[in-house]
Amino acid sequence: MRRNETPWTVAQIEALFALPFNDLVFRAQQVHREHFDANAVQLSTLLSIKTGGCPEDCAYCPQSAKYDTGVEAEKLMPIDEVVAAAQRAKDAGATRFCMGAAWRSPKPHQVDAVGEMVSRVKALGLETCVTLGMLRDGQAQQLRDAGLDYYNHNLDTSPEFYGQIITTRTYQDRLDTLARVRDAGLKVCCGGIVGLGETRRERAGLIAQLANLSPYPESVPINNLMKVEGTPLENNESVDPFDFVRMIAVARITMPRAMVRLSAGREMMDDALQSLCFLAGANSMFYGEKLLVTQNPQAEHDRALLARLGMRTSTEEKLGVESAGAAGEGDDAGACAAH
Ligand code: SAM
Ligand code: DTB
Ligand code: SF4
Repeated sequence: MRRNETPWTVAQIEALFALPFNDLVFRAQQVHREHFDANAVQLSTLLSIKTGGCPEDCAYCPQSAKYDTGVEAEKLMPIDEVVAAAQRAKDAGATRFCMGAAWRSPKPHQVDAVGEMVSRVKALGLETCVTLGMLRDGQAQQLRDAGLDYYNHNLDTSPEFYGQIITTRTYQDRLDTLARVRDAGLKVCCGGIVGLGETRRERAGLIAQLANLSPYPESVPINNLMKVEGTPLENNESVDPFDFVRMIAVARITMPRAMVRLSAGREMMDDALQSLCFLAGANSMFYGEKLLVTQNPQAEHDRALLARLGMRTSTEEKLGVESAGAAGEGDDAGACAAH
């Protein structure tokens, strides 16, 4: 696999953010069309397989045991319920099923149990993704052997701002888990959140970290903070909608072959704003009424929106000009040359 050859500097990424909105979106759309069918979107459905009671202190998260958000700690969901939910997601049109657990890091028996879920979900003909927190040596391989396609582990924000959001695990811990996932031959799903109180430079810092992973992630979820009562960020200022679109556009330009996912926060976005996100290069979204514990738009509404936009749904393999598994390879030089 070819590595990213020209790293992005934070200053170069800040310069993208500073472009006039129309110039930035136009450029993102050009990059998008070089690598993807611009009228297709991939749908992933989330399921919280282990909810609440998490020992971490992520300031945005309704599942942290440190905050009183009304989310009760539950046990790992029985496997048959998980498989039934995956079947419903497939029937509704999702192509990937993402299972999330509110753990700091899974114990060996928990990886065994999730591995069984992954095998059963994979057998339904869905792509599989899990997000279980930090992984130790060998756990990523075990999940891959069970049939896992993607591991989601977000960097969330820039290294400089990170300490104001999470104190119970370090940025390096996250990078270490991402390296284990990559080394095991899994595809990497890694992105972040806007609306944490970060500056534009800190947004650029997050994008630089993601784009300079070598290779960069195959999937890049861009979340807009879901403000949940009881979390320290419940009263944060909302992000200017155009700044959210800018974040999508900059992710698209810097990671041309990645699936850029319009993630948490669609519930607060109207149809016009979401269509701007597609124009800026988003080609994936979370689909289904629930994210992990918070709300997402109705599936029926999403299907109607895609129909109004003349957009098709597709798997990642069909969507890309080449497989997105080639992220970081080949003609990224075209984008790099335009730094
Ligand atoms: N516990 C695991 C971990 O943190 O690695 C997996 C689940 S965790 C909920 C996955 C991601 O969801 C977080 O990294 C964060 O980016 C996103 N997330 C959590 N709460 C959010 C919120 N209130 N708004 C937007 N995104 C959120
Ligand atoms: C990601 O980047 N966003 C998803 C998924 N990966 C696991 C989670 C969003 C969570 C939003 C708040 C909640 O419902 O808990
Ligand atoms: Fe726990 Fe993940 Fe929520 Fe952080 S984001 S508190 S690790 S569930």
